[in-house]
Amino acid sequence: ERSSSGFDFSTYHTIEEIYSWMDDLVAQHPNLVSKIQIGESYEKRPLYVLKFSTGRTVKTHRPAIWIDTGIHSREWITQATGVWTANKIATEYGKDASLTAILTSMDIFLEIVTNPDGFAYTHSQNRMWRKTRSINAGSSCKGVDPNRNWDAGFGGPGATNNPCSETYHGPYPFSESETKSVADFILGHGNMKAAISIHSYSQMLMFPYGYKDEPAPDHQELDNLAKEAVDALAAVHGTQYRYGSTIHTIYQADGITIDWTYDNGVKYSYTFELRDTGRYGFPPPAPPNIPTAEETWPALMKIMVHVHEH
Ligand code: ING
Ligand code: ZN
Repeated sequence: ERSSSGFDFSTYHTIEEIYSWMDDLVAQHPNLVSKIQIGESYEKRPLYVLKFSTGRTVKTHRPAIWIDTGIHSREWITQATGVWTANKIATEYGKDASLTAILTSMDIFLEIVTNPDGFAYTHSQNRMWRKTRSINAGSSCKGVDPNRNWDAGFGGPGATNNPCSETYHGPYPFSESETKSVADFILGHGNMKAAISIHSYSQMLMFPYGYKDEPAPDHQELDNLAKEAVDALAAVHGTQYRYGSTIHTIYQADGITIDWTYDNGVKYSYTFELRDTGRYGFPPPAPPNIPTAEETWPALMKIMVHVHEH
């Protein structure tokens, strides 16, 4: 399935293809979409964020929604979903009444390739690479788990201090440019209302906390909204998701993105784990990219509409 620009949404792409497609999207929708660079990766690749905004003022930051995909590089279905979603936002604006209403007063930020070094490495060397590609002092093992590197419960038992582990938390919180740049961007923005971090696989929708066995102050509201979102998701292709707090739905995880965003004032902090449940795992061979993105969209919309109304 190809868009007018010739980009195939049903298959996987390299970082060069995705970055070049982002420029095409900006060129096609100059009044809605722009590209911001929020930093650079360890290997000096640019960290790009797409901004969807109808606001002209630069003086104040509109309330906004943050979405990231691909912080774990091997979770290719997430970057593919990010691309599809960016295109969906750009093409549905002005057609879909709910989305149009959201974009009348709020901005959406979307980082598609959140771990570019790891992503390039999954294409060139090792399809299963998850972490960043930074050098670890005193070890021949490279990389830090960018979903254990945030300053929320950092270093707890739901992470490891072994640089060779897939869940190595890094030497200190935000040691990785890929996480630090996002945290600085969110704090600098100062008006982020939602943060949605997209992973695969497991078919789950989770919210804080992962680092402690305590209900978040907004637990009930987050839980109710999660149920609405997974119901909307299931209505598309019948895909079943579990939902709940991270620690109760999957396992204790320390130093994760959405616990940090939540503890830093972003009330609607969610993590998706997209398809599948493990039959094919990270690289479904006949990539169900479009069905996965299609079903995720109404779930994202449920969250965004709720954020807009609250
Ligand atoms: N699994 C996640 C991991 O980082 C997760 C589970 C996701 C925990 C989001 C906390 C928050 O261990 C994958 N597949 O990345
Ligand atoms: Zn992940």
